[in-house]
Amino acid sequence: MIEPLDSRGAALVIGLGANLPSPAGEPSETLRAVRPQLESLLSTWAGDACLLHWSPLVRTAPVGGPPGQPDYVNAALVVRLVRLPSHSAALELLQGLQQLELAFGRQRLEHWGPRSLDLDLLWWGDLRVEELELQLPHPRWHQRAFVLAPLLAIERKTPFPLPTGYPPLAALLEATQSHSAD
Ligand code: PH2
Ligand code: MG
Ligand code: MG
Repeated sequence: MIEPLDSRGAALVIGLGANLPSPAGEPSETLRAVRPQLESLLSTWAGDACLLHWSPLVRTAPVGGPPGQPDYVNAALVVRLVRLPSHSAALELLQGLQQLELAFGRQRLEHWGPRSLDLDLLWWGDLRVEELELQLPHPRWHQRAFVLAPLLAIERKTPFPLPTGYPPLAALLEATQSHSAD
């Protein structure tokens, strides 16, 4: 029997966010415009076939950063792929993501400042990377409702594996809500 790709490849997860206009327009237009470009980057990079699962776009209040910045539009992308997780391949993908950020007007002016496009590699299976430029799994993915809510929307349709050792997404999202009510 041929196993469907969906049930075997590791999951690679990318978080998308924007809260400033880009050359493509307002943040929601930016996230729509980057989608085919990101798909093309991923299909070139992945080599093997890969399956992509997109979340809807979600409007979220800014977390951290300077006061008074505009709301974000966030989304998530789950990629199921046969390519085995590797440090060098992750760095190669990171470079492609950074080039896309630049193409959409990203400027790095202020830590956690507003941005026209942010593409974060959140995890790739259980690959661990501890570098200035890239940490995997992303150290805060599990504490951020703007990451968890889009991921839950995908999971409801198509379950996918989290990195080993994390509680389920619904429990993580609930924990962010009880913290903010403290
Ligand atoms: N990204 C940040 C900091 N704060 N807040 C929201 N709502 N969405 C983001 O994508 C976001 C943020 C740093 O990357
Ligand atoms: Mg980010
Ligand atoms: Mg980033």
